Amino acid sequence: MKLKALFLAATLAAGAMALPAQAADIQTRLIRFGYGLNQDSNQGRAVQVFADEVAKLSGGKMKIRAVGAAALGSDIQMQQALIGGAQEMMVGSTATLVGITPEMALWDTPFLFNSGEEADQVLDGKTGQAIMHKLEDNGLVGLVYWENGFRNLTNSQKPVNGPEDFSGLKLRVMQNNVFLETFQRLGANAVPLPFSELFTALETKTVDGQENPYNTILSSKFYEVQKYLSITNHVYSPWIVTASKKWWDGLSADERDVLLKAAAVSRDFERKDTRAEADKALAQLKADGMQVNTVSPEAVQKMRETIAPVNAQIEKSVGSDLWNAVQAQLKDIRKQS
Ligand code: TK8
Repeated sequence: MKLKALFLAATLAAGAMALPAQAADIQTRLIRFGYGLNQDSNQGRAVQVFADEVAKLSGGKMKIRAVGAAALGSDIQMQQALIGGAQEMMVGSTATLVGITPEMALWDTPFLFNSGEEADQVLDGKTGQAIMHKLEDNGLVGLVYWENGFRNLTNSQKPVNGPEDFSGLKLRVMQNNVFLETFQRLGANAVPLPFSELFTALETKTVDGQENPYNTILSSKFYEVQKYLSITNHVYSPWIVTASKKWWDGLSADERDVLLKAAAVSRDFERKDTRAEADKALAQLKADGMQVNTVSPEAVQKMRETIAPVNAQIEKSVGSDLWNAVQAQLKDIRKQS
């Protein structure tokens, strides 16, 4: 008797292992989880970690069917499928959610974060979570933020050394007004396009360039169609894991718990993995023949000044409370370090 009780206590202490899967209110579920990048990418690896964790925590009952390379649609198409209930889950850029939840535009503020660690604190903190929960008013449930990363510029025409070099460049931007205005102010001919159409647009020279983190430039093979990589670090982009609210509302508390726990595991894995890959990715891009230049601090400062008016527009659309809360939190973080 005693031994049995001890065993039970040990099993419970080990967390959601075999026992809860039977005891808990968990049904057999197939969960379609879409993402935009290739399977062989930081995004693909983290989706796999999430899928494995969901299987483990649910005793194999909840099965993630992961579909990469935008085979279920672009970010925006998948968001609509989630809202309508035709697809259960996805991970994609917060930038493409701005049309649904305007507060997400806060993350598109140029030069907002100085490091990934700063971003973690803000995104996982009060304001980051408050913005994530706003999705629930619009048919989506946000689970966790992942790191997409600091964005850098590539193009097929010339090295970009400062704001003056943007003129004459046709650049693909993510589909929202902040990105559009940012690059217009820099003097580029900015063209909003879904990520899923980007490689072809670069290959056929429909656009000259684009901007994304090193990891993505590598995993999406943009180096095959882009000669120049200019290090600007002009903005930090998060990804966000979301679920269809229609579907989520029908899940049991135990099922939600499995998904939230697995999402937290995937987040921690993804950020570590992405940061470890970033430096290696830059070296690999050089080895693959890209010509890399670092934009000087003076030229970055000029870029900041050129695009500063964008901040006022962001503050207006997200509201001064959220804007000020993030500025105050960043000030705090920077004081401590
Ligand atoms: C992938 C996109 C991508 C983003 C972009 O679906 O669109 O450039 O950086 O990661 O979300």
